[in-house]
Amino acid sequence: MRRAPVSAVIAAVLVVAAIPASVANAAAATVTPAAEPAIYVGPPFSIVGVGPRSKNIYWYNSQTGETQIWSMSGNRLIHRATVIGPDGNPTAIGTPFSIVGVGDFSGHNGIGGDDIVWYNSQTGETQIWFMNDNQLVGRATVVGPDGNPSFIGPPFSIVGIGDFDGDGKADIVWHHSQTNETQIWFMNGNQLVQRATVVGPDGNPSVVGDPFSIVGIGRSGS
Ligand SMILES: [Ca+2]
Repeated sequence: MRRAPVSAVIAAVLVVAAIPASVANAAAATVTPAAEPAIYVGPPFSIVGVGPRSKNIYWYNSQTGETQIWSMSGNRLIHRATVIGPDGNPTAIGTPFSIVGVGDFSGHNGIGGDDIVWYNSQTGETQIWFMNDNQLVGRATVVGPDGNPSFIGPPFSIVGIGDFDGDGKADIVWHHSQTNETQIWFMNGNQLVQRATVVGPDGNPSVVGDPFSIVGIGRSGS
């Protein structure tokens, strides 16, 4: 009788051990319960932000200009709502404005949801929409310490929103695509209080660029 090569026997054992049927079935059942079909969403909708406090998912429809907020419980969509203006009507915003992030700029600690940050690629204006859940209650252009509008264009772009000094209010992260500087704008609502270059443990500027890129800002320790 021919014996199977040792390597083939080992390979067969490894495959069986790696994916026990019970484990595979349990994982599948957890992700897509049979009674609740998974939700699939694609273009023209895209995810433009996740609320750091609210945990809401923010969608934007590039054809209609609609912004839609999904309230989540774990992986389950509980409620979806279109962003409306102060008058209660749906807002429709298109280019050159685009959503560059969401965060709690008013310091409500998540009450009332997160605020939406828009950027105008033609004027370089950054505009914050202060939200009460899905309703816009006030909008304001980002201004500098002197109170004047702060217009920023390429090679700087906004790459993230997060509360970096722990004061309960969101801050803005910019990246310079030519020098690869990452700069944090510490904010008080829509006003820039102080800006600082990201530095390494040695205190020197941390210069990182292509092929690396910032894809998200986490929240920890607060
Ligand atoms: Ca802050």
